[in-house]
Amino acid sequence: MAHSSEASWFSTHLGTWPLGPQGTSINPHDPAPGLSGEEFLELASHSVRVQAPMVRRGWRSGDNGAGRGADSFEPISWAEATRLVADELQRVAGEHGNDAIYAGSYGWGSAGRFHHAQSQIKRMLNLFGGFSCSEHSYSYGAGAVMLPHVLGAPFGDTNACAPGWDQVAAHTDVMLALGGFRPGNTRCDAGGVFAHTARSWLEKACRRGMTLIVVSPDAADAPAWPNVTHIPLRPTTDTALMLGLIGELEALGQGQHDFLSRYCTGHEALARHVLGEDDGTVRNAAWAAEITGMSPARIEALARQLAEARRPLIAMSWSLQRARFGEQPCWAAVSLAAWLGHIGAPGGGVAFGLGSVNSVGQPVRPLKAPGVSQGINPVSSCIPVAGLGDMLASAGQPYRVNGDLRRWPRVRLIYWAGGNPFHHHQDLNRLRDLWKRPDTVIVHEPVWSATAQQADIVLPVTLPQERSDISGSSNDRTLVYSPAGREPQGQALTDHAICARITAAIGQEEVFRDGRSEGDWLAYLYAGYQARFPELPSFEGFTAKGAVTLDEAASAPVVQTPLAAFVDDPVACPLSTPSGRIELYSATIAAMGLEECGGHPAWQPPEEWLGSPLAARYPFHLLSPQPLHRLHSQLDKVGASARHKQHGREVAVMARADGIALGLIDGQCIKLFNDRGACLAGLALSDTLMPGVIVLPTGAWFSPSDTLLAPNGTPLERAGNPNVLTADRPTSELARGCAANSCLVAVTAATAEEQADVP
Ligand SMILES: Nc1nc2c(c(=O)[nH]1)N[C@H]1C(S)=C(S)[C@@H](COP(=O)(O)OP(=O)(O)OC[C@H]3O[C@@H](n4cnc5c(=O)[nH]c(N)nc54)[C@H](O)[C@@H]3O)O[C@H]1N2
Ligand SMILES: Nc1nc2c(c(=O)[nH]1)N[C@H]1C(S)=C(S)[C@@H](COP(=O)(O)OP(=O)(O)OC[C@H]3O[C@@H](n4cnc5c(=O)[nH]c(N)nc54)[C@H](O)[C@@H]3O)O[C@H]1N2
Ligand SMILES: [Mo]
Repeated sequence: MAHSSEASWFSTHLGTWPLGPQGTSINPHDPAPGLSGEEFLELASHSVRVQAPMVRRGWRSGDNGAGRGADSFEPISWAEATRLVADELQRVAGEHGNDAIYAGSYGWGSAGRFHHAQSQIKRMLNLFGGFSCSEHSYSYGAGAVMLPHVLGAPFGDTNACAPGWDQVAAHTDVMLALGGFRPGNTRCDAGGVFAHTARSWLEKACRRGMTLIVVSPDAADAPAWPNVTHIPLRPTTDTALMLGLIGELEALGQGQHDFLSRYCTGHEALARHVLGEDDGTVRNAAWAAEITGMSPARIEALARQLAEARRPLIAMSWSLQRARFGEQPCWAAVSLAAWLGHIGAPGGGVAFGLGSVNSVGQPVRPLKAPGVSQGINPVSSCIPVAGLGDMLASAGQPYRVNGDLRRWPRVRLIYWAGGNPFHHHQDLNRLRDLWKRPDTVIVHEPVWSATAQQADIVLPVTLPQERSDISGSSNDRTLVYSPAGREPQGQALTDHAICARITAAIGQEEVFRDGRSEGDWLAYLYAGYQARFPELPSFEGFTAKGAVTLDEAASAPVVQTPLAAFVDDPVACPLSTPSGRIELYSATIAAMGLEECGGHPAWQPPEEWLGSPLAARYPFHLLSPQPLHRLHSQLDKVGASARHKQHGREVAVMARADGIALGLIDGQCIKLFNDRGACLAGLALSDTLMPGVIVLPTGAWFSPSDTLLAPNGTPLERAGNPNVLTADRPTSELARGCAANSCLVAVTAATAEEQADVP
């Protein structure tokens, strides 16, 4: 840490300003502080904390899950709780095999390196013989499967697929940002954010004269600076726009065919598709305009602007691929960038996820070191993470993903720590029914989240300020020490201590702890960083300072130009694709014979978008982006999140013109519904959002009414949780990613009776 004022600030404040969720800033010099640590303090003693180990009464009397979510709980001792958990794990593993234990346990709980709930429970469960796991993320599950086919295996990691922000600031002259820069999204990062710099980098690029063109349904995704323009488009139609732009480049004679033939394979097939030689439909500005709602002239002008740019960058936010056929925009973005010919040049080509979180594109040495070892999982069964509902619905049935034929495991026990599937999964009414199928659900939680309420055994966990930890994003320069500042609430224990007690029941506690106290573990993990970064101070020096920042001067400068080595010498440095080149046509994917994903990028209409027949009944496209004032469902009940509710509910945003047409006014309580469910929300009328779209951020705690029903007969959700409306459909059989953004709804005013039912 360079400044002594910072060091003293840390030593005086860290005890009471600990790490919060993964965006909390404790750095007084942060250019754009994130969520506040103060709110975490408010949560610490809030009535939503779980005070003691709890067991559901119906589970005890053997109801096999029938009363799950509707039943009462009773407190039990830690000794009894850990015995019940260990016995049940052994029973299920013994009777049904370890693959009947599902512990994918996806989620963003805890920023710390040691108290990382998923690592702790997986380390424990491996000592019980293993479990069925999950792969990829809700964040960019479609991209993580598609991009390796197109660019090679390393490009499944979103960070590999974006130029450094310093290169954007220095070289990019036109950035086409699909999805743009939602204010607040760069507040967060896995591992925490010490300095929120993504926005300042963007500003630096624009000040230097970069033209930023944001294409998205909401002008609020574009910063209000000079040389920034916003073009609205219908949600989930970006693939059509990009194919239409390629068509216009061809018509202008501006396609970079030298680049295509030197570095790509399959561009001929894609060119034939765009020119309509395969099916008679020409993909040009006029075609794309029909689908996207943009004007043909605007698309033509955009094609010319990109063709004339010295260093254009096609940037795409993760949100685009969190939709049906979400694999396609990823492929189309690489294709458009290849047609423009600047891939591999500083600040040019394609970027995936710049602005979705703070870490993507940070020009720093990755601050990576080994975490808590999870051991070895002898069970091979692994599901695509957003396949949770299908796994429960189709136990034992075969399915296809990324060309593999797999079988959904027959799950009898679900174990979750550090995530909230009743926040993050789609079609929560369906999930609620399916969730009753397993024999047992065990959850570790600091608070009575919706998932804890849907469990059989709930084990209370500390919040970050009740334990000491090390934190830091792997794409940041700073490691932070966060000492415990208060006693654990009630009987809460750390995930580590809970798992240690459970492994004690099978005589494995010493193996689990590896002979270390929690304090020893922190020193041990820190030593892993020191081994990679010898300039770091001693552990004692680190904890005394509170934070240490890597000295970038001590290393060679970080230059992050994706694909530069390949473009320099494609023969010596081929990509790890089958052809060694950028695959704009993939024989591998084509050979899978999938209906929903062919051999080259293509636009196909999904079931739900503004152009589908269903829009006659459900005329609004629902987008459910990330919430500004919290991290997903965390901190929903406190601070700014609680203050920004209306009628105790999340606020939906709709174009002013739509509100007027429906006779709705600002601040009114509304109801959103479709064939899957309904929820209530507040209403804000917007002058930036395009008509026909309604935005309801994620994260309001799932609160089904006891008495009131949705038009489809499911319980009315009262807090404004969009996931009672979203469809539980995979992106496609290729990736089976989360497709939350493909969702149509209708909107009406709530009735007086509905309004009176406050969560
Ligand atoms: N409709 C819609 N749905 C979406 C999305 C969308 O765009 N639209 N986005 C998706 C995406 S990208 C994501 S990443 C997911 C996020 O989904 P999640 O990551 O599941 O959401 P969180 O609310 O962060 O859940 C973290 C949980 O961990 C708990 N927790 C915190 N600290 C600890 C700890 O130390 N130990 C334990 N055991 N628990 C802890 C918190 O109380 C909280 O309940 O949501 C997905 N869902
Ligand atoms: N404050 C805060 N920040 C967060 C999080 C949080 O919970 N709170 N969560 C973090 C996580 S886990 C993730 S994965 C990232 C997610 O980062 P993203 O996936 O990039 O973000 P979203 O919030 O889903 O959507 C961003 C914008 O995309 C636009 N958009 C939506 N659909 C389309 C489309 O089809 N086409 C185009 N062109 N634009 C579209 C919307 O207008 C929206 O404002 O955010 C991270 N940042
Ligand atoms: Mo995410």
